[in-house]
Amino acid sequence: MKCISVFFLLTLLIINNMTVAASDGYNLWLNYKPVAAELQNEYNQQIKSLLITGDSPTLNIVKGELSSGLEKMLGKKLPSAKSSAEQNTIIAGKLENILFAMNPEIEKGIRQIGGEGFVIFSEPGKNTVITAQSDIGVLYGTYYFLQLVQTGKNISKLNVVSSPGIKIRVLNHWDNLDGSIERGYAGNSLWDWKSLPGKTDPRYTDYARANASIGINGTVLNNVNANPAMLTPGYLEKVAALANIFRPYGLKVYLSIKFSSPVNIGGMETADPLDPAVQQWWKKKVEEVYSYIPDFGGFLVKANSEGQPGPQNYNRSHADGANMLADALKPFGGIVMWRAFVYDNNVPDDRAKQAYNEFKPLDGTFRDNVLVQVKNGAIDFQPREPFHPLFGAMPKTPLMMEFQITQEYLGQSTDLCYLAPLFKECLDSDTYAKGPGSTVAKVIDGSLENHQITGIAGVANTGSDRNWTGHLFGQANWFTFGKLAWNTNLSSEEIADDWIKLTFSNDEKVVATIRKMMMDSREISVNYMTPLGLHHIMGYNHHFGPGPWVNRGRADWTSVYYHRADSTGIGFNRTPSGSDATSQYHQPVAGVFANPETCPEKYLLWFHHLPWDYTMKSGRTLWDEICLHYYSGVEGVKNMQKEWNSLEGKIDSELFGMVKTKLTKQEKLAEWWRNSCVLYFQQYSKKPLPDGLEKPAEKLEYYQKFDFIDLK
Ligand code: BDP
Repeated sequence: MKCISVFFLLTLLIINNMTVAASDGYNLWLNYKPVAAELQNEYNQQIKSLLITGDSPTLNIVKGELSSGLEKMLGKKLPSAKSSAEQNTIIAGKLENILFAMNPEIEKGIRQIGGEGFVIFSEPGKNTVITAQSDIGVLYGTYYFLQLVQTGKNISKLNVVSSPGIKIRVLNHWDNLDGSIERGYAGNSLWDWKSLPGKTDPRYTDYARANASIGINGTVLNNVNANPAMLTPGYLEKVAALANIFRPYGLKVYLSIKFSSPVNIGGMETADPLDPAVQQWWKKKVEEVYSYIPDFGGFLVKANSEGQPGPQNYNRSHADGANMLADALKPFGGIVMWRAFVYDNNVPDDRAKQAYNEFKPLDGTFRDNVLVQVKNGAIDFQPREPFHPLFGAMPKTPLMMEFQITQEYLGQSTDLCYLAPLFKECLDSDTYAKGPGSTVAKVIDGSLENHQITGIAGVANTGSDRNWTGHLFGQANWFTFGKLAWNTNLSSEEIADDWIKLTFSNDEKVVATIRKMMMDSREISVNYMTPLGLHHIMGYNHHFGPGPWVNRGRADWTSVYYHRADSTGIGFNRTPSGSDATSQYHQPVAGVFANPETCPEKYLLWFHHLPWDYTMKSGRTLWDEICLHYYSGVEGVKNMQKEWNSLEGKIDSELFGMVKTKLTKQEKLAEWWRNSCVLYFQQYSKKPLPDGLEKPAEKLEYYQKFDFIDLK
């Protein structure tokens, strides 16, 4: 009896432990939960054994993922196939090793894919083949296949041919060497620099695995505001240890560098890129980096931006700086990702225009291993920005997209904010650079100008928090970045559906409810923060809560610089009668933006300063419309709460609780934003709130003093 109860207790503990492990969010979208009973039968008919051909660290991962993933999902261990003639087998391996399973369809598919692409082919009652030109392609195909099973798709008649639309798909970690993360909201840095290289956290492997499972193939480990110590031997050894762990997952390591490194760590007097001794220093340094990390990816550089040093300190251009580094990296196959995020308080021009002014004249002067990395919009990762005018303006230079996955300006880890609609809005924008259809997506995937080297970066939202991203729905944004980097044509809905199924459940009601919340969420945040084209009116430096009143310090870091509210109206005039930023766009975009009648209302106050009683498309005044947007933002959060509450009992209780708590905080944040902005702008509009809207409970001064820390 005693024996039985101990056994019972142990079993309970194990089950309990498994539940905790399965529900704390750590597994991300890689939950290999048992599939529904009816599917289990179907899948078990199709899959009876495994045959992994070839041997390499990456193929070992393929083997591990397929056997453990399918065992968990199908409820039984799959044996290895005894011979290649056996049917109902999953055959995975590089093309040259699976020739025995070849057929014309697979051959046709293989011809269409590059080094990282894959083909998955199956026929009812016969084999399923996962193959590629490279091991890493087989791994990508494996994850894709496992996701099909996880999301309950039919796998008996597959003919999938898939390859990435963009070559370099990297996360940018803004991680500092002291373990903090600039704009990180999910704990500390994942990299424990103190204990590396001797001790390596198993989480490094899980990180690489997560990235590989969504097609991300590179990671910049350190902050763009770089510490020069990163390039010293002590740190390079640590970086090499990480690179060794990441390699089998196809994840290349890159580093951010400080442009003045020759001075900071090289003992030189100058970092002038045209000085031969400086050039020589970088050549030697790059050789040293490659001696530690033979497949090192290259450098990311923030230069002459927000106080960082750069070539302009020596009266040289951005191209001079980038090309010097590119020359040093070229013999090893490395690249330079040179950021276009530049603006200067001392330059008497609209901040939104400055990157274009600096970089456009340099088109055609960069080496062929330089990419210019451009943020999606011209200011700074705002809840909504029109696409950056540099897209479509530098045809001879490969431009790399920089999205921000971490929600610096979007409620950080408090807001449920699904970013696919934001990313898609930018990617689908038409630059008209070569006539209609010249979308931003085509600029960055190289197809518009036939560039061979292409890239996309996402500023990471990961950290040491158990669930990786702070807010559980932050995981969806990491997932989305990988999926879109692979294929910019995917819709926000498709990506959401997959993520929901992989994370929560395949239940239709669950999927439909969460999909709706996700699809509404970004607009909800825009509405209670910066509706109708308002921007950069967040609290000073922390960028979390409202701060439309911020008017001190560097002008282009204040809110009043951007909203320009006064007794005559609100908004930034960027038309030819104002800063003329609209002229940086091609026609007809420039004309559309410059005319308030044709400018999409979502960008109205980005481009126009308009009177408070300006008539909107709805027939209402601008003032009323602003108020209604702020109020509808708060209503939106309340709706999300209702929708989420309807899922209680239908999804994992721990995950349910995590998000419920966040939504309660988000409601407070939204109310704080709404009340602050409406009361602040009302000082200038001098108009009452539209009928039916309840007045904020407190006076403006109260909201100005509100302590945002409680909400984080
Ligand atoms: C801004 C951030 C700042 C970054 C900068 C950048 O506030 O912390 O260093 O962008 O991208 O969004 O360099």
